[in-house]
Amino acid sequence: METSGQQFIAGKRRSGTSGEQHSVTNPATGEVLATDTLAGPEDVNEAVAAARAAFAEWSRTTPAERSEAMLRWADRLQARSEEFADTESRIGGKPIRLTRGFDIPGSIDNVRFFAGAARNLEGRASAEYSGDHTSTVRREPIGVIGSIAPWNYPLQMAAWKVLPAVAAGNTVVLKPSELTPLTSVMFAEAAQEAGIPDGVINIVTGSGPVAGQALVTHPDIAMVSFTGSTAVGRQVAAQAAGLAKRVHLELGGKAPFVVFDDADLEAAARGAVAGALINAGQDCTAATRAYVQRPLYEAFVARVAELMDGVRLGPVDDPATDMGSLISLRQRDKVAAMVENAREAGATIVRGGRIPDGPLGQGAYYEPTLITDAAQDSAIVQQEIFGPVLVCLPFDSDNDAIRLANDTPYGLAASAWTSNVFRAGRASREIQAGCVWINDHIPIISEMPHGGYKASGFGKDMSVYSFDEYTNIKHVMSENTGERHKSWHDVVFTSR
Ligand code: TXE
Repeated sequence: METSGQQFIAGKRRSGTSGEQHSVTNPATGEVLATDTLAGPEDVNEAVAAARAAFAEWSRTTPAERSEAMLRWADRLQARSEEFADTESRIGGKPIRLTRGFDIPGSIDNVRFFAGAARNLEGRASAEYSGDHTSTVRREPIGVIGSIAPWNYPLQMAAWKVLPAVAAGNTVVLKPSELTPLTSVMFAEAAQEAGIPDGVINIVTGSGPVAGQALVTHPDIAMVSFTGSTAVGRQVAAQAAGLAKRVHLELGGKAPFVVFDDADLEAAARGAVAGALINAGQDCTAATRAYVQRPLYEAFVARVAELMDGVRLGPVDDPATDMGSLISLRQRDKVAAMVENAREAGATIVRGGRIPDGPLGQGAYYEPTLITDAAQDSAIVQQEIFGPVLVCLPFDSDNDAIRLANDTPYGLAASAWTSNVFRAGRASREIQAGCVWINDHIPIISEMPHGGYKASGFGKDMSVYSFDEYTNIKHVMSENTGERHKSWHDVVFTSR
């Protein structure tokens, strides 16, 4: 595994110049995987200059040229997929089964999707709206995009940020989380191997307050695309607003999981365990609040507890491991403190709520945790936990279910479980979230948009809708009569 060089600027891998050393570790074991100097403002300047220089050429490539390069990129990723799966697993403390089956194939599919979508960029049809002019709409790349990504799905987040931008003809400077930069650098290298010109995709690995700040405020960054916590997202948006920069925010979530009394109990219980524990719960769409209609409530809690008992924590390179560690001891301790506070506030910890005994306890592992009897307005129900924790609460009427589902500041994702088509329809209309699943929770596809309502942010990742973020719409109005004195001039002056 690469031990240095976590900047990828103008096609070259090198160390940063901030003077601050940082080690990437496997949070499941504490093993140091790579140590390097982080990026400082100088590195950000250089990366932005490289992206700006590359924009002139890349923005003029044909859609077919971009598409073909991206298809070759996907092939390079496919050829190296085992190496990507292994590195992604180690930097994130993720089970190898998850990275092989979800993170890596999902990212490769994203590259292939945007290779196709690059050839389908379009404006609306043109016409003679004024009578005397032909109006056309051009969709143009914006320029250099500054992207900031989190650590929970390092490769997928890099892909979501970079792909729509470059498919549309922009160039990018991506700042991954300094905890998990390795696969982002490999991703950019694979693009270079595929023939995408140097400078189109640059990676600066640095801390948020130093490299992140420098990127957001850089005058040559035309747009900031951020995925991370709502608190930092608000800061980024405020800075971007001060500079009148375009901004796209994908922030936290607190997804409700609503089980009506006509639902398939076994399907819902399995869905809740998978939806809450995927990526050890460090997923902004993870199922976090299960609201279960009273007649099913006790049986649902019992079955979820039973299924959680069967979830295997273990070494991340063991294909039998179901759940790995959290991203860091800090994140584990934050989750543990939130569960402890819930317990003190009167909630019942039905399962988990513990750091495992033995060797796993040395890593950032935390047991799958099921909580009941929490108050709707308590922190454990209202705030993002980002850990393997599911809270279950009962409800009586359908009105209650919708009200409770909408009762947090967030609005990223939700699910409703029912066999009644009218209930499903109502939930999909009335739950305020960027995605509502019916009888499932989590599946994500390249063709469909992902993004939030309310404090979960705005703007879409993935799908052709993401092009609305990463392109400018230009109206071109072309006069057709050739007359020197146009009729509309009369409202300004009439002398002939
Ligand atoms: O996020 P941050 P953290 C939530 C989740 C988690 C919490 C904290 O609840 O427990 O956030 O995680 C960069 N200017 N999510 O602290 O700090 C930072 O370097 C510019 C939800 O890791 O928001 C990283 O690259 N950039 C989320 C990125 O922002 C700054 C995924 C996200 O880090 C910056 C991750 C600054 N001032 C965490 N400060 C989701 N929506 O999926 C930090 N950064």
